[in-house]
Amino acid sequence: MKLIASPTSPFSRKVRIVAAEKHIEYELVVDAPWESDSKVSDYNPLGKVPVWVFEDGKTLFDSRVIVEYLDSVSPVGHLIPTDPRARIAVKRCEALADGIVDAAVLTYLERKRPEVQQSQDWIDHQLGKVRAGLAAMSHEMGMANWCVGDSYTLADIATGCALGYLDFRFPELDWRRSQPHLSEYFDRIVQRPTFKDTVPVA
Ligand SMILES: N[C@@H](CCC(=O)N[C@@H](CS)C(=O)NCC(=O)O)C(=O)O
Repeated sequence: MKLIASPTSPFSRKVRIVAAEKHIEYELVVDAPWESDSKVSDYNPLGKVPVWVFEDGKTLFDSRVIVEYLDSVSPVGHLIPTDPRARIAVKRCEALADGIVDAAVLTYLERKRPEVQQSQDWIDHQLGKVRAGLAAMSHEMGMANWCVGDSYTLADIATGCALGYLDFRFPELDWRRSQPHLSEYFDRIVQRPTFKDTVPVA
């Protein structure tokens, strides 16, 4: 099996962490979907990473589908609870974290366009979602040790990847100052080897 991924993509990082936590082996194929020689569209009509490729050539996308599959195929350390309420709480946290990343990625891409074509209104609109998403993330977590319940789940992986992406691409947002508990929590989860092994590099 192969994972087509970009080393800077937080969605790819989420899948890599889940696969590592579950001890699932695969071949990592690095592909940057923005490059003209990218082959990602051959595997995902939406042209986005990550993509999971099975031995028979069939594929899975997007990251939420892939991680759900990976969690279900290995009994090692369940990351998505089976209890319906806990399960949907984890998926909701993942949606919030992924939504923050979606808005952050759109902001990053807008800022990469030639300056005259950039829309400050669009950037502000997206950054508003990032800030509101962070505030909700922090509020919902309160002073708890984990995003959902009393153990490490997919919600923590998605949250950690979102916060790591903000540190990587938006250090000027300085989210840690307004979210001190989230900051302590983040410092704790990034000590996990699976987070350390997947730190984004430009
Ligand atoms: N919802 C998708 C989002 C994936 C996504 O936006 N990936 C970005 C990289 S971080 C990408 O490949 N973008 C290429 C493009 O939009 O053309 C997922 O969870 O997999």
